Amino acid sequence: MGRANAGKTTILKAVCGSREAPQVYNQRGRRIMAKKSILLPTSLRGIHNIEHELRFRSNPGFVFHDSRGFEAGATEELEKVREFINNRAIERSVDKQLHAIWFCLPTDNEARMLTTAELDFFERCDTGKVPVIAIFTKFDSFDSYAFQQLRGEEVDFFEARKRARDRANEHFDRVYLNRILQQRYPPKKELRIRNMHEVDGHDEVIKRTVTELLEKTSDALDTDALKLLLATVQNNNVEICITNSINSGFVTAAAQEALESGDFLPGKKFDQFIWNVGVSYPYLWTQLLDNIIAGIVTALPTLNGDLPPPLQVLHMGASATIWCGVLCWKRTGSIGADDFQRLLEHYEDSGAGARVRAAIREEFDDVGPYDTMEQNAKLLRIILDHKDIDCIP
Ligand SMILES: Nc1nc2c(ncn2[C@@H]2O[C@H](COP(=O)(O)OP(=O)(O)O)[C@@H](O)[C@H]2O)c(=O)[nH]1
Ligand SMILES: [Mg+2]
Repeated sequence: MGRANAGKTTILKAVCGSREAPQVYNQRGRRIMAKKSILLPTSLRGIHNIEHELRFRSNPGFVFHDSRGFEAGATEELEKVREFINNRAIERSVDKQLHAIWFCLPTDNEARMLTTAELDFFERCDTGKVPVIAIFTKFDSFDSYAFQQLRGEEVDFFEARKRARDRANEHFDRVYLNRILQQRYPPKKELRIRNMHEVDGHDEVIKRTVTELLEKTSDALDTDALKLLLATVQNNNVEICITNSINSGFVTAAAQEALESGDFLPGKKFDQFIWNVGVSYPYLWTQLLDNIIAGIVTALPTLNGDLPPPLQVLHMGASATIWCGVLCWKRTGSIGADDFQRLLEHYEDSGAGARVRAAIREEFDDVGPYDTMEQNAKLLRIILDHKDIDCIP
């Protein structure tokens, strides 16, 4: 929740690794279609109904509710949020329960920092077991304000750049965070996020921010069961990614092409192919693709053994999918070329690679056709059967 323009949608998209808008469902689970969507610019801004469920196709395990912002004096909205929180906190069924509240508080306009309604929330809203995580958004603006100040004090440009962030953080702690922490129901965790809106060139930043947000949320969750639930949701999402990726048919289509040309993904086609595997895993987007594609890709085809070209393609598609799954499940922050290299070695040394090759050989013949739904299903089954390789080097 948070005011209009606080950066809510930007965060949700980052968490779900999605560049598309979420799908919206009403209380009864009926999809609200785009034409009538509350998300369209034509509709009044800020009329979000907190009861509506937002889901992203890339991450269907997470369900979000977007509150209307509390503008100054918007007690009515605060009451609505309070009612929603109270009802959902005591909800018995786990998929209707509210598990955490992300409260976005924009910091880009110091004159409008922490409205009365926002402070009021921390004073008056007892959320019980549901933790509130305060997310101070657009902190990059707050940093640049500190930078300007430092410059005003005649600090050298580079020095000012270096010190801006610390200065901003200190100033924020002293003036604003304190004020929040003095309220009756302060947030359980807080984090400051920056540059979430810049998609290009900020992948690392976004990735780190999402990790921090999810870690803090997990820490703030009340019970181990809930922490586990969060982890499970993330795991299920990986399986959904795998399924979507394979069912999209690009692997079997490439196998068909290899059958017709007699050639295994020549030149750039192979890079593109590996890229296509990777893009199905939002978690990996930010860290893996450039690293891997730049460095290691050329070594991969050597793993294909003596398979004929179309089966090489299927094998490479299956293996790369399994690696992506392992890397997603492992989720240890940043993944570099080294991790990937080790993963590959382990994949071969543990015999997993040989088993996948054998399965491909057994399930697929040399004559095709490969680009059919049945073949997709077969490939998917091989992947899911072999995805739990003990492959965490
Ligand atoms: N400077 C800056 N701008 C941001 C950041 N996150 C979001 N924005 C911008 O703030 C505006 C509102 O973001 P949006 O996510 O739509 O806010 P919502 O109304 O709360 O859903 C958009 O123009 C974003 O590009 C950030 O971290 N820094
Ligand atoms: Mg929004």
